[in-house]
Amino acid sequence: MTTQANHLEILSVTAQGQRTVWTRIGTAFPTKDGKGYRPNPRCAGARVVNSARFDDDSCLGAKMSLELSPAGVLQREIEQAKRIVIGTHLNPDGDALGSALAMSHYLEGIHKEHALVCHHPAPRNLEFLPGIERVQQSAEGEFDLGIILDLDAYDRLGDTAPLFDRCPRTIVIDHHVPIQKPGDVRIIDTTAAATALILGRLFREMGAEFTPAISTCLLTGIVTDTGSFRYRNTSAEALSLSAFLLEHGGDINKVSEEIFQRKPLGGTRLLGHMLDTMRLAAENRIAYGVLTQADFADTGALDQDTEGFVNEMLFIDTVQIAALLREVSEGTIRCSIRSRNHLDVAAVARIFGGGGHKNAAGCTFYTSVPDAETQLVKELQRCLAFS
Ligand SMILES: [Mn+2]
Repeated sequence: MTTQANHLEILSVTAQGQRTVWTRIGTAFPTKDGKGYRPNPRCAGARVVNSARFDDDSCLGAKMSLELSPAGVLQREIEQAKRIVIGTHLNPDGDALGSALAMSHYLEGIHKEHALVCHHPAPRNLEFLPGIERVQQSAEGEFDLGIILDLDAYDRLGDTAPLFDRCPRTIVIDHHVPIQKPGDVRIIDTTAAATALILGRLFREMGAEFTPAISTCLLTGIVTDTGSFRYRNTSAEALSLSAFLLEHGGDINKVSEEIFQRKPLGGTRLLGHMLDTMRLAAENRIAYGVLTQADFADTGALDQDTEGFVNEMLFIDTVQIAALLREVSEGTIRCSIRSRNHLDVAAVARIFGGGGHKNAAGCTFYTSVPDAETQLVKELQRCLAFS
């Protein structure tokens, strides 16, 4: 039968083997001229491509083909889920936790049961984030949707990976150049300055309420990943969304103070040591630092205190590529690489099993400090010579 209602059910089509499965994803109402239909605003981003009456008792309403924007897909997935787990990468930074917590506040606002997990606890400089106590290293029970933010490689979920493995559906929202392509739904924009920027864009399209907590969390992601709007990824959208977030109660003074103006003494001493012992290559166009376990012990600094150190070397006027090697435990050396302009250090990081962005990448060496240094510098020199 054909429904007499003045609205249409919006159904999405998926193929499961031989069967076509229709899923109700929203409602469409007639346009003013009566010639077509427009999706319910709650069905964010949905666009009616064509529609036809559908005479089948099993499916009241009408059959319509729809194109959903990423915001529409995200909203639909969230609506259909009962229990959601939010995740992000290990060694979380301001964009990782800012985005994850913004999502948590959003889900709380729509009364959706959820948990937020991360392999590592929050670093000290992010403890100010509203809701930071929600970040757990594991979560009980099962979830039917995983939302993973700021993640380019599945193994960067660390010990939280099994939770997401068990989710029937996962969504990844990210701005890295993908290494692997995890997730059933992938909302990726490699041109976005931060994952928080993509999320802010999605929330606006979804008509989400921007509370001061959500605004501060998203601002933290943007401020962190643009280096307080100084890096080359700073875009008009990053600035205009930040202005919007300020208008909605985002506390940019707090964000700047906590992230950039509150360094522990040990970390500052370690920075001094790194600059003192910095090595140069390729006529001062490559600068790199090496921090051993002894250096951390002597200064009392933690690995998390080295955030931003590598940039201090890149900011030297002759330097085109900077790298920092940190011995986090014997035989494990973490490496951050930064570059200027066209020099693609993500390609260098990939040689060693890592990745990242063209101008900001990282990898881990499982060898001795001198060996890691030799391998790295050889590839950095090649990068400089052949790019
Ligand atoms: Mn990021």
